[in-house]
Amino acid sequence: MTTPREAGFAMPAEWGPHAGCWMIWPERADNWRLGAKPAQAAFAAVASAIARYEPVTMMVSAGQFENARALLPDAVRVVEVSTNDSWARDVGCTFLLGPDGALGGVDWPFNAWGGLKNGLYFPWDLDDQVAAKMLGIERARRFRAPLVVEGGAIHVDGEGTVLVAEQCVLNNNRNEGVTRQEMECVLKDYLGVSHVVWVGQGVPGDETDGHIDNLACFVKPGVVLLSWCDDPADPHYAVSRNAEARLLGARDAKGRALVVERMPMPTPMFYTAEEAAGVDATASGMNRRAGERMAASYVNFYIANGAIIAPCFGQEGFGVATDAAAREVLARLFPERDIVMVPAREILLGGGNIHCITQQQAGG
Ligand code: KQY
Repeated sequence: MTTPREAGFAMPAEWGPHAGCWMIWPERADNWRLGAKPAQAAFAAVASAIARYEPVTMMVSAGQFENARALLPDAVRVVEVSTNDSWARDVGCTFLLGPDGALGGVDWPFNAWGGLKNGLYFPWDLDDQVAAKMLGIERARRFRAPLVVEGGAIHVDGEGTVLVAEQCVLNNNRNEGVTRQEMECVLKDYLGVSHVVWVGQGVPGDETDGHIDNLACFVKPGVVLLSWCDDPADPHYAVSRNAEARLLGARDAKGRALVVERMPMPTPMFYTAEEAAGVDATASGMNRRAGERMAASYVNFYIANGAIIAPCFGQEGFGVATDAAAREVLARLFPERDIVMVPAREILLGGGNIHCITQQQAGG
């Protein structure tokens, strides 16, 4: 099997030019409350926001095709693709660029964030086919990877470095018995990077077992934005300090020390009784409970051509004072891009956020 690295392919940084963005339409009622109607409105708002900056493709089941088409702007391409849920970051391919700008992609094996040990649903066979279908639609070269890794578990700087969290990529529920060295080899071979930067834990309560894209991301080579907590009573206090220390002690692929920028966490958010009751109970579903804390983070944003599409949480009834502070951080770090904040509580209720539901396709 030729690896992407051997074939001259690598994953570009998210801030590089995009040919477009891929998303998946939500519909499973045991993850998205009220038959996924509020989530569909939130996903449509994200798709509409991104479509102002780059082409968007929405993957939709046959049963939802007409509804999605009606709720999305004409500019959004709607294609029928069967899935188990709606996390394009994790089940979609990781797009790569190769010699002469050739498009390729990694098709990571997917096991619903933990398989039969403590994965989030069963089955996940349709999700595991999504990457191959995307690459088929784009006639792009497909590289099936040998280890389970989700797109939300990696961030690259486009200059040879990948950032990952031990809690997630070394978790036995993904690849039982895999060693750090074996994982590093696969990340290097399939992302075309030469250096891995490790942090320990992800955001507490994140049901992905600590995806890096909810905790931290590169904002440019040498600079990492970290979700930060100043309340010693909050479990994220120790996690953010530990991650900062690890990052400040690391070097990137070019030998640079990393600069860490702090992004304040949103005010803690919890499922209301009404929200939890709106999720269908099924044997393989998510079983939300009133009062359960959600793993909210402003770092879970999408970098589009010319814009940052970021979550905000200050919807009516849920006073969240941190949205303005997050906007200021993003505007300072991305002065050349529009900052577009989209209400994202309905996405958060499903267990992720804007970065988790989007997948950039590199290219001009
Ligand atoms: O955050 C993500 N990347 C996926 C979260 C999956 C949650 C399923 N309920």
